[in-house]
Formats: sequence, structure tokens, C-alpha cells
Amino acid sequence: KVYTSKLCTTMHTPEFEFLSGAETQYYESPQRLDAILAYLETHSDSFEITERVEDFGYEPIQRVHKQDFLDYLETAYEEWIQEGGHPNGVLPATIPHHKVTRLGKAKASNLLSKAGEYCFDLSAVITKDTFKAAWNAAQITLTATKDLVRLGAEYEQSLASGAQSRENPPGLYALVRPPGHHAQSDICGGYCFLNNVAIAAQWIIDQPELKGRDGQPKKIAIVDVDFHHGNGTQEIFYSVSNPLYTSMHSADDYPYFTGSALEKGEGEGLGFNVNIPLHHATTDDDYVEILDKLILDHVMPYQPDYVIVSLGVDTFKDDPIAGFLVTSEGYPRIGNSIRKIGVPTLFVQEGGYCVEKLGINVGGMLQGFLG
Ligand code: Q9C
Ligand code: ZN
Repeated sequence: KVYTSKLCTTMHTPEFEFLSGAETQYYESPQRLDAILAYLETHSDSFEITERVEDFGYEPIQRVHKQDFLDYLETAYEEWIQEGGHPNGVLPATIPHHKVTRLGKAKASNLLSKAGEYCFDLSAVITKDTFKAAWNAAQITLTATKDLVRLGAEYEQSLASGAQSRENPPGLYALVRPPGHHAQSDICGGYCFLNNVAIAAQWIIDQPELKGRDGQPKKIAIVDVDFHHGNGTQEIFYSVSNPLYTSMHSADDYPYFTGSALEKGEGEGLGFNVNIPLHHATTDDDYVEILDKLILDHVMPYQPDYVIVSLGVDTFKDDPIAGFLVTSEGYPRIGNSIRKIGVPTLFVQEGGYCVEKLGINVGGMLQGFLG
């Protein structure tokens, strides 16, 4: 089942961003979502699409993001225009670099300085309706999460009664934009504003009626298969042991300063952050082999109750801003590896910018999961 809404394509449409110092089209475009939806609609035997969105309000978002950051996202554009900023949207002028800030007590005062405090790059343009769009993506993701939890309970029951084996776990997909995995608790960047996957994971952990017999919250394993490291999800959960965060990503690409295998979590979270940096020349066979090993060595031993996938297909060989050597034949295999975990799974859309092949690549991964 696919959860989406028209608002994902009508809101948050910046004209441009900056890549390698040059003004370029905004790659995180509404056309991406249209392309995926078109594919899913033509394969309606596999996919049921719903536009039902429940409103979970502010609280689940506040559990993950800081209030001053949320206030900033909500008001930045209006202030920006008042201060004479370009109508394309808010981008920072200076970013409080640690090499500078450790020498002073930088505190953002005007909008230009706030833009730097709350954003770490030039690929997260805040427009008039960006906060609404990000809010909408988070609410869609939460709607799917709540339904997955219901399906998960049914699945557990049928496992307990012996009615089925762990071979057909339920799976749901949140087809949303803007994406989320680069958004930290109080910094946007990399096309991401609110961290949809983190909000979903925290919501499951917070449900009082979802505590197991031992009184412990349900355990979540996040599997991030986007080409880029999910610095946001890593930061949000760095010092907790639930969720487990695992990521396979390019070793020497954006966001550049996170994603090393040495980043393993801290305190109670030590050992619950797993980064697998990969070479640019990673093929389908390489990718699936490494993913299977990640699942076997880290995800299975964790014994998660739920899996949440940060579903990026910018690993694709022809992606315009990223890409390994992964082909359209690779994605069903990746989906199949995830299915074999045998756990109720929520897929949440992250990156992927080769619009012509987004449908078959995303749809292929989901079909691989369905088996
Ligand atoms: N030379 C996501 O996939 N700029 N974000 C990349 C590469 C921003 C990617 C520059 C990429 C953000 C969700
Ligand atoms: Zn990405």
C-alpha cells in the first residue's frame, strides 16, 4: 500500500539550488514524485494507492526536532522576503563554521545569520510553503506508520498461531517529498527539512500501548539505502540504542563530513550506529552482497520489531547528481533482501534524481519486497 498526497507535488518548488558553485535546477523536483506515482499506477495489481492523511499534530515532530528550528522553518520565508531576499527562497550567507564559532559566541540575530545557523548547505531552499510541505510529508509518513503497526500486530498474531512463517512481512510505502534523512534535530540541508524516518521511528517507540510484555518499547531498525549518508538520522539517534541506524552510502561524496565506519554511536547508543561506506564502482552484485551481510551481522541480531527503510535510488548508475553502478535489475534484489528480514517494513522515499527511471527503480524495490 502506498501513502501519498497531491500536496507532495504542488508545494515546495524552488527554482534553483547551487551545485559546485553554479546555479542549477532544483533536482529534488515534484516531477520525481509524479514519475514514481505513474509507475505504481500502471502496476495497480501490486500497489494500492491512498491519499488518506491523518493529522498527528506537532507532538511527534517536536520529539525529534528542536522548537527554535521548527519556528525558524515556519517563519523564515516571510522574514526573508521582508529583508529583501531573493524570491527563490532562503539560503544562508554564512554558516557558523566550528573553526569560527569555537573562537566566539556566535548567536544568530537577523534572518541571514539564522539561515546559516539552521542550514548546512545550499541545497535546502526554504520557500513560502516549505514548512507545510515538510509537515505534510511527516504526517503522511506517520499515517503509514500507524497502519503498519496495526498490520504488525496482526502479523505477530498469525505467526504465534502458526498460520504463517516469517516469509510474508507486511510492507507499506510513504511516497513523500521533501525527503528527510539529512535533516538533523535543528539543521536542514540536502533537500531535507523534517526527518520523516526519524519521526516515524520515534513515534513507534513512544506509543505506550506498543510496549512488549517486558515493558520495553518496540525495537526499530533503520536501513538507509540512499546513496548519501543520512547524517540527520544518525545525529538524532546517536546516543540511543533504539532505533538501530544502519546506512550504506558513498564513502567520498555529499555530505562529506559524516558517514565514516568509525561513527558507531556514543553512550547508550554505542554500537547502534552502523555506517558502511562504499566505493563509487559498487555494482548490483556488490551492493546486494554487502546489504545481505549488513542484515546478517547487524539487523538480524538486533531482533527489530519493525524495519524502516530510507528508500533512496540515487545509487542508480545514471543518477545526475550521484550514483554507483547499480542498475534497474538491482532494485528488486535489494527489496528481496529486505523482505528476508521477515519484519513489518515501512519504506519512506528519500533521494533519487534520474526522473525517467525513478518509477521502475523505486517500484522494482517495492516489488522485490513483495516477492
Ligand atoms: N556533488 C538526498 O538524496 N548536493 N539528498 C549534492 C553532490 C545535495 C541529496 C552535491 C545532495 C542532497 C535526500
Ligand atoms: Zn541521496
